[in-house]
Amino acid sequence: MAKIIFILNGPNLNLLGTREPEKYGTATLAEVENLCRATAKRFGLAVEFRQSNNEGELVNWIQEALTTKAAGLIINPAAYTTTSIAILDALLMMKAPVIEIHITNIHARESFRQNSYVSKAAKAVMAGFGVEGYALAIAGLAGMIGAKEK
Ligand code: CA2
Repeated sequence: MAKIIFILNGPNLNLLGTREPEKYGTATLAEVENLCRATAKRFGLAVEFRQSNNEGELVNWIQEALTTKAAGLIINPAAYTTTSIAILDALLMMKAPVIEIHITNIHARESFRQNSYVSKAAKAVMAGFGVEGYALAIAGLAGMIGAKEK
C-alpha cells in the first residue's frame, strides 16, 4: 500500500490567490493541492491535503497523522507558526519527519513572523519559493523516507 503524507495548512490559506499576489502569487489552495497530488504521485505517495482556520482542528489532524502512521507531515502553520505551543507539542510527538513550509521567506519579513515554534519540531524548513515550495518539500520528504521517483 502507498505511504501517506499529510499536508496541513493553517489559517487564512483557504483564501490563497485572492489577495496580496505580489507576496503569495496567484495560485489558489485548490491549485496547490493539485500540485501536491501530482508531485506526490511521482514518488508513489498518497496525500491527505487539508486546511483549517482552527488551531484545535490542526492539532487533531497532527494526532491523526501520528495514529494512522503517516510517513511524513508537511505543515504551513501560517499565523500559528509563531503562537502555537499546542501545535508544537503535537508535532513533537511525531516520529515521522515533519517539514515546515512557508510560501514567503518569513525571515525577510516583519520580526513577529520569524520566531517559529514549529521549527523546533521540524526536520527541515522551506521558505520563500512561493507555492512551488510545496513540490520541493514533497521531493525532499520523499528523499528522507526513501520514496523513489517512478
Ligand atoms: O508565507 C507563508 O506561507 C505564511 O505562512 C503565510 C501566513 C503568514 O502569517 C506567515 O507569516 C507566512 C499568512 C497566510 C495568509 O494566507 C493568505 C490568504 C490570502 C492570500 C494570501 C495569503
